[in-house]
Amino acid sequence: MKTADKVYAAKHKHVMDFAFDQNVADVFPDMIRRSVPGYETIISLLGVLSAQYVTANSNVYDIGCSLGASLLSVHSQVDVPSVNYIGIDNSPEMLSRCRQTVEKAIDPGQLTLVEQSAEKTEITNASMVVMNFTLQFMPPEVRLDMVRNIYQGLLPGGVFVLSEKLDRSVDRRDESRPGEYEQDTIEMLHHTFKSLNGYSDLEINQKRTALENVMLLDN
Ligand code: GEK
Repeated sequence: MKTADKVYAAKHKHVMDFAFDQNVADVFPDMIRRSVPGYETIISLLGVLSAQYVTANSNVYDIGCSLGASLLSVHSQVDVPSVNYIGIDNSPEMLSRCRQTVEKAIDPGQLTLVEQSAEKTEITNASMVVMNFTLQFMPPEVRLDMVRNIYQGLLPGGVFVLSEKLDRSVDRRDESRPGEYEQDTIEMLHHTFKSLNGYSDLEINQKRTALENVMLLDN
C-alpha cells in the first residue's frame, strides 16, 4: 500500500519552499497521483511510445526520474536488445528510493542512475528522452538550452516526451468573460481535482505557497 501524503495536512507556521526531501520521497507515489491530473495515463502512454520509438543499441533518458515510474513503464514495453536506461535526478532522497525499486526490474548492466542536475546531463545516442513534469522545476533561463541539448542528443527518429504544467494567464484571455482568465479556470479545476482526491483546502493552499518560488511556469 502507498504511504498517504500528509506533508501539508497540519498547519505550518511558516510554509517553506517545496523540496524533494525525505518527507516527500516517502509519500511521492500518493502525492503525484492525487495532485497531477492524468499522471497515471501519461505513465502508461510512455510505455506505448517506447514500444514504437526505442531502438536497439540506444539510450533512454528519464530526466527528473523521481522514483522511476517512467523508466519502469518504458522498460516494460521495450522489446529490442541492448538498451541503456539512464535516470537523472538531483534529489538524493528520491534517487535512493528509485534505486530500491528500479534495480529489481531493470538489469543493472543496462541501468545507470545519476544524482545530478539536469543541466549537466550529456545526452547521446538517445532514441527516447522523457521529462515528465521536471523542466518546470528548472530555472526558466536554462530551459531552452536543456531542450536544445536533448534535441542534439536524439537519434534520427528518436522521441522527446515533455509533460509540463503551463500558465495560461497571459496570452489566453477569454474575451467573452471579462476579467476572467483561462488560468483561473484551470486553477479552480485543479483545486477541485485535489479536493476530490481527499486534500483539504489547507493542504492545497500550503502546497501552492510552497511551490510559488520553486515551480515557475512558462506560458
Ligand atoms: C515521474 N518524472 O514520476 N535536475 C534534476 N532533477 C530535478 C531538477 C533538476 N534541476 N529539478 C527537479 N528535479 C517523474 C516526476 S517530479 C514532478 C517528476 C513533480 C527532480 C526532482 O527531484 C523530482 O524528483 C522531479 O525532478 C520532479 O514521472 O513532483 O511534480
